[in-house]
Amino acid sequence: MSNTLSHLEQIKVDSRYLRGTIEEGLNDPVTGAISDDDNKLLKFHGSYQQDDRDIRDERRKQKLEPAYAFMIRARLPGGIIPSAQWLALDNIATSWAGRGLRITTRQTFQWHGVIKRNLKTTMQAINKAMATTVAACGDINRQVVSSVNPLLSSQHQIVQEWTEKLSTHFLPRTRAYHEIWLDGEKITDEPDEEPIYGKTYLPRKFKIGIAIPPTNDVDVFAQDLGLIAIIENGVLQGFNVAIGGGMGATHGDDSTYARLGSLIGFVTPDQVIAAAEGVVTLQRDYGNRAERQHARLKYTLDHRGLEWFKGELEERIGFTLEPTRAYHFDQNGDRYGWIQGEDKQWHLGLYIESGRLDDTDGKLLLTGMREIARIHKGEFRLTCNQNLVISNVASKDRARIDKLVKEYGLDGYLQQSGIRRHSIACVALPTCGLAMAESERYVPILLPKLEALLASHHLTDAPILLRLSGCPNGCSRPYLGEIALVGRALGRYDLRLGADFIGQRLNTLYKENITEPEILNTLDTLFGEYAKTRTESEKFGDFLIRTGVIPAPTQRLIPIVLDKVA
Ligand code: SRM
Ligand code: SF4
Repeated sequence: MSNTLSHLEQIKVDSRYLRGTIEEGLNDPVTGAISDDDNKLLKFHGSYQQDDRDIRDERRKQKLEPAYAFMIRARLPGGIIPSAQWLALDNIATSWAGRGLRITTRQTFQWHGVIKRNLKTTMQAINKAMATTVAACGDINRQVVSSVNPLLSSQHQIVQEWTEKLSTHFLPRTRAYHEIWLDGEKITDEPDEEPIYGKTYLPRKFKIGIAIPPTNDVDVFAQDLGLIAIIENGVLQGFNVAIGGGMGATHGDDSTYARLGSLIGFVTPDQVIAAAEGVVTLQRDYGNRAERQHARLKYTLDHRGLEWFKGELEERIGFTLEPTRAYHFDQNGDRYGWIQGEDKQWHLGLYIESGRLDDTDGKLLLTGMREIARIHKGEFRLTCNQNLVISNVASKDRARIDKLVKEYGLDGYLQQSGIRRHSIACVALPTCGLAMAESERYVPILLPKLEALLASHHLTDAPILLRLSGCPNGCSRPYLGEIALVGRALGRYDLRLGADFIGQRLNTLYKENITEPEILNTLDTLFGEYAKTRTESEKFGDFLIRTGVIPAPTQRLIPIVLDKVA
């Protein structure tokens, strides 16, 4: 392993706590871009510079600079949005961005296509809407996600409170964000202190998620720090702690891989912040700062050893983790339709294709949600599967909401196939600079073909987890799909199969670099076998393992449990 710090580490050191020359870059009228170094710092402020890849070549031919624009990501811990805030965030989409509101796989919104001269105004509008974008991206703790629907029980509400506490605890302390975007007063040259992060923040992004069994809708084992809420006799006892989950990999480089979090024990609610800080600061101190492709916590753990990490953690936090408690997951998708909570309020789960709320192709999804937000007295909840819940509706208000849902075509959840209800696709082209193949834009083409195949085998209702990613970075958590397509090049994908239905087993590469006809042929045969020989309520991924289509999972494909589950 090299000891030389990566270029990005030096940028962070020199940045004066994330300032760099972002402000100067924003004020430069000659280009629609900012410098490469500032772009790296901009991520910590919740934005990425991108360019429209659909017209990249054309602009090059015309000797024009790429069509630069910025993606902005909000930080909405647990994905909760009151109606008034929804309207304000929607207004941002229609005033300064293109392509509407995009629900991400970490239950927040992204806006695409904000041009440089509108960036500051847009950031200010987001803050005025009582939201923020700080640390939504970058080498820092990101958006903390948690299971939907917190209003179902008082314990869900308590878990949401821990989600917010964790999120706040790990916010950066630098005033750079206020100075650059909100015209905050500049103090001195080196004004800040980052008690948790220091000057170089973390070696890489860091993600925390809380799941509430039996639903693993957050994919808790894909998080750097996954917490499994243990609720006994209706009371939150604490959290099982899983560390070192992560999806990102690089094609052709076996030293990079998806990994499931390892269970290292249990902490009480009073201990959870200290334990989380211990994990974060150990990763700060021991994570690889020379090679970014090996900088995530999962590599720190595999390099130093899980036992070592746990020992260091307990020494640092000053207490011993209790043995992991028993828990059980039965699904990791979303629930659709109306559900009544403990307090008798109602919650309506809606399916949103790839999380995109826009007014296109004759559909008015963005407008429809705006109309609902105008009359809805509760809040909205975004899910980690890119869907949303209209939450906290009184019985008497249900009919009005239903009417709007139907009127604006948001009622797809009523007739969707099992595979569609469990599908996720990352953004990919045209905005994502790393995309190798289509993903979100491929869904309307691929899904009907898969649905036709499933229908021909009488499997329309079979719930199957489908994940599409435009590259191996894994933003749709494809390595946890019973079926996954991971982009290699335009029109070419790796077909991966055999994850389970509950986010506890990774899938395996089945066919490499194939095109649509081969994908469909392969799946047609497997669906046929599944229809004929599956056992009662056997899930597709489990069937593939039982019948040997996919080899039995090795230790690497399932979560390691350090201590026996108590
Ligand atoms: Fe992601 C990078 C979109 C969730 C793993 N991700 C990117 C970038 C920013 C591309 C870039 O670096 O230039 C993508 C922007 C596309 C665009 O145009 O909007 C991008 N990631 C997304 C979103 C929007 C996908 C979506 O369709 O919803 C998700 C935003 C989440 C959020 O709100 O914070 C998103 N990304 C994820 C997840 C899933 C998760 O966290 O649950 C993963 C896998 C889990 C993990 O982190 O291991 C993920 N994204 C990555 C990686 C690979 C990281 C790695 O360890 O190797 C990259 C590339 C990188 O960081 O270098 C990446
Ligand atoms: Fe882009 Fe790859 Fe993430 Fe898809 S998986 S959004 S293509 S980085």
